[in-house]
Amino acid sequence: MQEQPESPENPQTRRLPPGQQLVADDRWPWVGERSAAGADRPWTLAIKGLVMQPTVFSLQQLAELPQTSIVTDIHCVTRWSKLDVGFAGVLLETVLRKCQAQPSARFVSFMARSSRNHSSSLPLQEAVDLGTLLATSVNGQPLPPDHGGPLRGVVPGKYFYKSVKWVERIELLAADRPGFWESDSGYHNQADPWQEQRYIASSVDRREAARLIESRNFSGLDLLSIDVQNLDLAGLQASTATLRNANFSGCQLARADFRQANLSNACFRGADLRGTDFRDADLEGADFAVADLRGANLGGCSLFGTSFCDTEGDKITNSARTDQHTTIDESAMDVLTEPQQRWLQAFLARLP
Ligand SMILES: Nc1nc2c(c(=O)[nH]1)N[C@H]1C(S)=C(S)[C@@H](COP(=O)(O)O)O[C@H]1N2
Ligand SMILES: [Mo]
Repeated sequence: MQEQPESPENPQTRRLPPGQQLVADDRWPWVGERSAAGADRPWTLAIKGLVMQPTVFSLQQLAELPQTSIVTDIHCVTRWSKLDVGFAGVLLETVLRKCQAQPSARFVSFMARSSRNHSSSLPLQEAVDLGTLLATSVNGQPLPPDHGGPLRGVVPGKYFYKSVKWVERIELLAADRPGFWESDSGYHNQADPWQEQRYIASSVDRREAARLIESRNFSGLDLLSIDVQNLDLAGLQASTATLRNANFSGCQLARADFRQANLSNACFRGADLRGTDFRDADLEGADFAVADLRGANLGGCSLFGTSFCDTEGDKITNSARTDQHTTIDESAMDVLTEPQQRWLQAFLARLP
């Protein structure tokens, strides 16, 4: 009998949007807020704004509405994904059938019971069409409080920041009211993972960028999505800067200071990072493939979804270069994806 040629592609990776990596099956990272506020008060869900019948539901009343189970994929903007997660609860559509949207309602805002009044919004029709769920359980268990229990939004087909944890208010609006990450941190308001709608474009114009590059001082500045690829920025001062989604690929950044900077989703591919200080920086989703990390210090960094190499099937390629003076916390083992963990294991094994 003829053998079937083995597919080079893992069927799971085919379901991954561009730039995403799978977390280990038993992992579910926490992102953003970790707990609700006022958890001692009984939980209620208020539907308000442009509805015919503003309503406050208790959890019991929600449980008495028709329940829906879905299986969906989680794609976090910081590049980790988790496939086939089973959520159950009440469809947004079911709740809205009770409360009846007014014709002028065009957007829906989900608001959390949390200390910073976290929220996110979507066009109303899109939220309904995507099958947005108000979830109370995950994989057959009550939703854990640190993942948004007792009640969270789950918006299939969008980056997970559209899925608000601890939802306690849903407001229908005539005009959009962009949420916390979207208005505060430059997250893209459309959030389609297949189109990599992660961040809005840089707010820094070219002249301002040129001046900053000349000064080599980014300390404390918000330079979301700045693109400085292939420049010589050796010794750059950038401690506490906000550099989400910045493009430093191919840069000379030896001995740069990125302490406590926010570098989530920053690209350092092929950059010279010898002796660079990243201590306590946020490196979630950052890419260090082909970078030279000899003597670099990544101690205390947040490393959810960080990459140090590329993978083709099971093969590790384009690894970052390290030496015995490179510092990466062993605890990162828990938060990296499986191929990246293999890379880290190999790195740790080489240490004296
Ligand atoms: N209330 C609240 N909801 C939130 C956030 C948050 O900070 N606060 N972060 C969002 C982001 S960016 C992501 S990726 C997911 C993370 O959910 P998890 O912590 O259960 O993985 O929640 C989303 N919903
Ligand atoms: Mo996220």
